[in-house]
Amino acid sequence: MKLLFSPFSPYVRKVRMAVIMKGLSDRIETVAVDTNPLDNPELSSANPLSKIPALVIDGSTAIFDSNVICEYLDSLAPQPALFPASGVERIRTLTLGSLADGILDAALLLVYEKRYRPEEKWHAPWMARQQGKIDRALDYLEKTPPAWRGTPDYGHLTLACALGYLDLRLGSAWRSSRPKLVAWLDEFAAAVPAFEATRPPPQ
Ligand SMILES: N[C@@H](CCC(=O)N[C@@H](CS)C(=O)NCC(=O)O)C(=O)O
Repeated sequence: MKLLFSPFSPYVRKVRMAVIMKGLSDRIETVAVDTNPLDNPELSSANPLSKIPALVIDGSTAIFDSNVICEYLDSLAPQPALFPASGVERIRTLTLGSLADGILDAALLLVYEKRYRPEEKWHAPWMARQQGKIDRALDYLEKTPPAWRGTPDYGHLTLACALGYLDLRLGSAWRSSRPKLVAWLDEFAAAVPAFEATRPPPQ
């Protein structure tokens, strides 16, 4: 299998962590792709949305988005289970994953506003709208950071990637008023060595 990736993408980081946690590293080749051009044919032939991650699972089949890839990887090896099989536990995991993906989506829009639009077109109300989503989601999580039983699952893994991305691209401001979430991330990093192993390189 081939994983189309960048070491800086938080969605890719979810997948790379799942690969390590599931012991699948020797079955997956990583191929770095550049998402900056208007079109990158190598990427868009796998994913017409031209987004990473995309996992090519045989010569002609690619799967995406990151949540689908993680669920596929989870099906390839039994332990640790990243997605509860059914019931309220599964829904809780998926909902936490959606919340953390929502933080990521908003953070990425902030990054892209500055990366792809000229400064005179940066739109402050739009950016405040995205920042508000991030802030509300973090405040909600700070009230009761999501505990795990046994080992962290897909929801926890996604939240860790979202917080790691805030540190990488938006700075450490999120930490100052959220001590419980900061402690949660430290605890997660200690429990899951794959988090450190997939830390984005210095730029
Ligand atoms: N919902 C997607 C989001 C993937 C995504 O937006 N990836 C970014 C890199 S961090 C990307 O490829 N951006 C290129 C673009 O949007 O054109 C997932 O979970 O995989």
